[in-house]
Amino acid sequence: MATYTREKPLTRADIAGESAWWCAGCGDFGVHSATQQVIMSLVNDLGVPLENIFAFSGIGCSSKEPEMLRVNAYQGQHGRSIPVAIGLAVANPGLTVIDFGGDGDSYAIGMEHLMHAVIRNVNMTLVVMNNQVYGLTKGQASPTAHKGLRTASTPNGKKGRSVNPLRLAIAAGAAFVGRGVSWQRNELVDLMQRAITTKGFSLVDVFSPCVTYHREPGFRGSGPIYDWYKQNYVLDIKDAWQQLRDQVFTEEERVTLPTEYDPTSPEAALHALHLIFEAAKLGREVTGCLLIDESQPTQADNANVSAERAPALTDISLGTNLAAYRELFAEMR
Ligand SMILES: Cc1ncc(C[n+]2csc(CCOP(=O)(O)OP(=O)(O)O)c2C)c(N)n1
Ligand code: SF4
Ligand SMILES: [Mg+2]
Repeated sequence: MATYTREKPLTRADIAGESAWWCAGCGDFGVHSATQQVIMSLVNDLGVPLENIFAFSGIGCSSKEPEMLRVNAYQGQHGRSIPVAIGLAVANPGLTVIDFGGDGDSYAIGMEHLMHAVIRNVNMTLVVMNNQVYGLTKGQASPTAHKGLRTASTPNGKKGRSVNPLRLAIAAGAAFVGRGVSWQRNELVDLMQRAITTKGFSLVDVFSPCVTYHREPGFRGSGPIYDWYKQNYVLDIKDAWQQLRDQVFTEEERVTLPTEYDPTSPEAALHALHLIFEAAKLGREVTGCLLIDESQPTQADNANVSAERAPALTDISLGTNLAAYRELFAEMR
């Protein structure tokens, strides 16, 4: 692959894949633009070789993302990209592994893979384009669909509670947990970059509206779904920290609290869980950078492999390893 330098940096055109696939106005366009920006920054500013960046996806509208990038990529089955990404992250820890999923892909059929990847602290980043529906299969309710949402599969409104991926990832011990919104590109770029450069499992959930199938009462047409998210649904963690502190902390605790929410503080996981819980009582979902904790070993650390000791790069040829193979086979007799 070409070498990029300060004089000849990687450009958007260099990593542009197939032409746009999504419906006009789909939130996934914002995630795509942010992803390209992040890749350019990784290569041009941090010196990551482009050939070391590997994109994964499953099946869904969101899973088209790697097709629209010209990078090393693998598109697997619905919900099954995570196990393959885990394999790559452990076989070659020198690679930057970014998996793109949908909320159905990652939080329904792929949920068990997600939870085990978090628990094992695999060094990878999962970016989930969360639109509360199964976009590709025409808009059925997904696990993140909010209570009462009317869709093709929930004509009388969704009953029961929805999956909150942030709570699950925090409780399972993720290294990075954050949520962006597709219409704030610069913030999303920052969030994704922090996630990718954090050692361990990183979850970036992104509200990425489906303009074709997600409908809310009082918000007619496709464009206004963005207004619904802004006016009725999201609450930035920084604002939640100011607005909900009375509900979360005692008067005594509030005296010692820092003025700004700090995702790197040792109490961040607990604080984030409390804030998510309180926000939910108001029908709100928390966004922003919730947690960064690099204190736990990754799966590669536990397996004693690294970029320098990558299993994928081990010489296993018969010629150089004949003695070792003979010894192994002798043990099996
Ligand atoms: C094993 C399997 N089960 C079901 C499907 C059908 N299917 C394709 S995409 C999809 C859901 C897509 O929703 P989501 O993951 O939220 O992605 P979006 O299209 O909303 O971006 C389903 C159920 C499939 N392709 N494979
Ligand atoms: S169906 Fe929804 S998620 Fe799929 S491309 Fe269209 S707007 Fe985007
Ligand atoms: Mg979806």
